Amino acid sequence: MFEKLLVANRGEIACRILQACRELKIQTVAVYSEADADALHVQLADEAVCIGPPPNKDSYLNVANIISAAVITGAEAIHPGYGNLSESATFAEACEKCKITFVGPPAHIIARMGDKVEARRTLREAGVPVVPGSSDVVRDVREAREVAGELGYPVMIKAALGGGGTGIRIIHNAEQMGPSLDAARAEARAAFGSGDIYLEKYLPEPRHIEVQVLADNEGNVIHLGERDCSIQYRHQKLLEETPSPAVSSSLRRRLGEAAVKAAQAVDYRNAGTVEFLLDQRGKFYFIEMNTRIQVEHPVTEMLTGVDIVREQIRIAAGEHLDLEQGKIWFNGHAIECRILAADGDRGFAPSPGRVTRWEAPAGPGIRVDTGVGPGSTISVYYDPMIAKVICWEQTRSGAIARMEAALRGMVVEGVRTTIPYHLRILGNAYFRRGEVDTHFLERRMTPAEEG
Ligand code: MV4
Repeated sequence: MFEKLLVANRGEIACRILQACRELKIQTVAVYSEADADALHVQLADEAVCIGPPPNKDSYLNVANIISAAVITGAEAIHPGYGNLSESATFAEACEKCKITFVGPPAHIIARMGDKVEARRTLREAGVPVVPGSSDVVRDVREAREVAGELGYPVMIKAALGGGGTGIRIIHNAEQMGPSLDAARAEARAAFGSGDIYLEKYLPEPRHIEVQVLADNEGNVIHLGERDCSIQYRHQKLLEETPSPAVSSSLRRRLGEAAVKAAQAVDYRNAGTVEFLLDQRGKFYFIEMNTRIQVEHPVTEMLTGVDIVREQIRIAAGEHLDLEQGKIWFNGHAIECRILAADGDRGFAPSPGRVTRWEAPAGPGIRVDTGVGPGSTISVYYDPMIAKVICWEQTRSGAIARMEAALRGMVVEGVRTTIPYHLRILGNAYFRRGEVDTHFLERRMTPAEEG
């Protein structure tokens, strides 16, 4: 096992990783920007190194400074968390070159899954269902119209190096294709450095279902079930749960098998998430694979009892999985609310500032992951998340009730929070029946639907 590990992140995920290290008796190094000198993650680590000015690009995305911090402190491994450098093949490669273990898959796998066109092709050939679409990058409008004609409108344009929601567009007819293609290309080039785009058949009102996988260096792969992440506001996830109300045990088995097959097809290593869209008829299709720990990993941990971050570190250290698929149990129901310092009534506009009072909920089946303490500042420079509140109970309705009580008892003063908005979701009749899809917030959270 490693003796010393550097955490190349901030906020709640840095604190979460530091906690896992403490349990594994690994010494820790935090890195921080000039805005984070007093941050919780700095206090929790054994050592801390300042890596630059507040803007992300100057600090938490500064590869040279982070690698230098690891070399100077003698850290053998770097955990990148999520966001920041977590899916940068360049960073993973820089670690490899400097003989520092990157806690994640090898650089070439990050690059391979980062190219959505290649990921789609590889997984389709491996027999994983992928959304019908172009088999390669689309060269020009003529080709785009030809492919769209075969698929049938509406279709979606996506960036080959994209991911999440950036740069996706719905095209309803051949006339729209020309201008949309040019705009999508320009946007993709600006955001990802490549104007390459591909097409997919547009699936109306799908659910976003993702499957957690773990793979060791000997080719053992298991899955830890699904998460339903359909409740998003402009591609910002607000609430996630497991099990999905739309997934039966037989569908869970098939989703899990598809996710394991996807991981095996690319010789995957470490923790990963295979994202699917589930249509209204119960058919699922691969869309992309995330090669990092995800924000919403705690709901899976609550159901399975597996510490995913610990497994990431163990696998990176060359230890093999001592978990077997047949011994993974999915017990009860877990929901996560991402509480943001933002105004749910004003398009989730960030509400930065100093948190003057903060009392986290606690009790049986309640977990709070946070990087914020009393006196912390929610900075304009970073993600405005205050805390993730995760509630577990035997049943879905029990987990909802527990979450409602937890959020009502949570005290945050000094900034606006999304707690009132989250309570509205939890009280929504459609949500309570498990009737959610990716259009839930815009369709079901209007005054008329809420009654
Ligand atoms: C889609 C889709 C419908 N059809 N692809 C948005 C984020 C990215 N990860 C994939 N996204 C979508 N891809 C096809 N072929 C609908 C979405 C989508 C969505 C997906 C998951 C969660 C919320 C969403 C909100 C709008 C659109």
